[in-house]
Amino acid sequence: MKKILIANRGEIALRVMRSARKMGIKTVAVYSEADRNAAHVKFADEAVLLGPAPSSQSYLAMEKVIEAAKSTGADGIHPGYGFLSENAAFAEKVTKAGITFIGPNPHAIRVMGSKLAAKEAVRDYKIPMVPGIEEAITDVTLAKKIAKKIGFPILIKASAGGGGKGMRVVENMEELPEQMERAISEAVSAFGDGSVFIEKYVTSPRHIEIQVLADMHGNTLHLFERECSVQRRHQKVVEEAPSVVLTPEIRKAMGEAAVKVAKACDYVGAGTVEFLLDDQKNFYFLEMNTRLQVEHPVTELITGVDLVEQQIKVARGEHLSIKQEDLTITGHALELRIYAEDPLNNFLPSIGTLETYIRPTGKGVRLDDGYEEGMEIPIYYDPMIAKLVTYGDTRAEAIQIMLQAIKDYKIEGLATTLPFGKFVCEHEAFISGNFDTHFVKNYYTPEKIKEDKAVAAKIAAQVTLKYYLENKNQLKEIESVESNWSNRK
Ligand code: MV4
Repeated sequence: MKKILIANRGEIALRVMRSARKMGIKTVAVYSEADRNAAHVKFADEAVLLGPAPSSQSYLAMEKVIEAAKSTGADGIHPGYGFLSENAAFAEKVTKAGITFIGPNPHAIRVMGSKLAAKEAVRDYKIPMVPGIEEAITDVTLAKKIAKKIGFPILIKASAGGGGKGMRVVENMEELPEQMERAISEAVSAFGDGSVFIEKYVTSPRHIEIQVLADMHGNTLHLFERECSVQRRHQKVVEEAPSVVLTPEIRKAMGEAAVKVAKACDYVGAGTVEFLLDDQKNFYFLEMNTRLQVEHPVTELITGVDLVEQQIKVARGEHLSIKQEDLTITGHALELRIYAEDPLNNFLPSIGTLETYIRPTGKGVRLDDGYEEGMEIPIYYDPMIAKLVTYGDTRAEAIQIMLQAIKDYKIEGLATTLPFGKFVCEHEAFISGNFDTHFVKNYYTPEKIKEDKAVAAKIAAQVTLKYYLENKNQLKEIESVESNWSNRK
């Protein structure tokens, strides 16, 4: 592979290009009309305009992306995350065009894209799963029978769903018929597939996922876990590795289960196996994401493995040079996603320009971003500006470095989730490690951030007043000069 086209934008496009360049591989960026001046376009060796701003006419336009690869002579396509990254048809088209798709085969993407197909694929591998059914259900009478057997609360899930879409919690028998009807119609309108199934609802789980890596020669390994429980409405905000709750035994068992899931679908490349962990520390397989994930840097920091480099190597057909026994966890990493969203206003998108944009630096700070000062955050795409990642010998150190980095990170012109990150890193439940997927719902109110703001405003006022009192006489002179000057008009 001599030249890779990156079918993505923003921080992940830059992230992939950095590893490609390190490996001596040329890079091709693609971009939309909204991204003419984007950082990923400037960084790449070559760039091809795809079309108008809407994703459907640019980053999701399969034929245009493949044409861009052909016209530039790119022999590999890296899809990043989102956009076309988990589109089996795209992976197929890329391969048919004689270009290497840097990701798993279409079969694995397809199987794991359907929760029911995924359950079926792993059936013979003794993977722990939440009590429930493994077929689509439409009959309410049958659903009631199953619910009775499993016990309430239950969760109705859409097979084609993902990221929490198409899920309904049902507390009792009376609610069941209506909720089931809703779940089915929601699934039809959102995914064009009304297949739903039922699981026991795990009420306060932690969301823990395992990074896997596989080559074409049957070697599959895991790179430990990421804890992703701090999320709001299924959007992760803070992730970390390792998780504070896993014992070496559970870690090993989850890792081995994840490897089996990957083998069950002949996985090749970097992938992530998602689990729920209940309050008794039982873990259950949920789904597999067949892409490089947003939060992959925390795994890179604790293992020292460049995951993009590994993706490229296995896509070239190389054998994995890493052995499971050689992998160890060193230190602790945290990631905060910086979104252009206002934590004081229900996390609504905050549109605007990066009037001031000063990056934090220093030991243990990694910033994966895709913008520069003066740039506007386009409204057409995901509002994530950057990922602030910190690394320390211990979790406490990683948290301290994160707090300092948040302080040093100066973003003006729009609201971001930076103050929310500070809130999390200062919260007792987060510091102690005693939290689950309900962290934000249970603890977050904008009041704490407002208080911080008020304190900062008060300090600023005091500093200004002190300065004024100390320099009163000089300031008077300036004033009089200025007023004289203006009087001359
Ligand atoms: C669950 C669950 C509880 N019980 N399944 C949400 C996203 C999708 N990947 C699966 N999800 C869940 N499945 C059972 N049987 C709770 C969630 C869930 C969740 C999972 C991970 C991270 C955050 C979450 C927030 C709410 C619900």
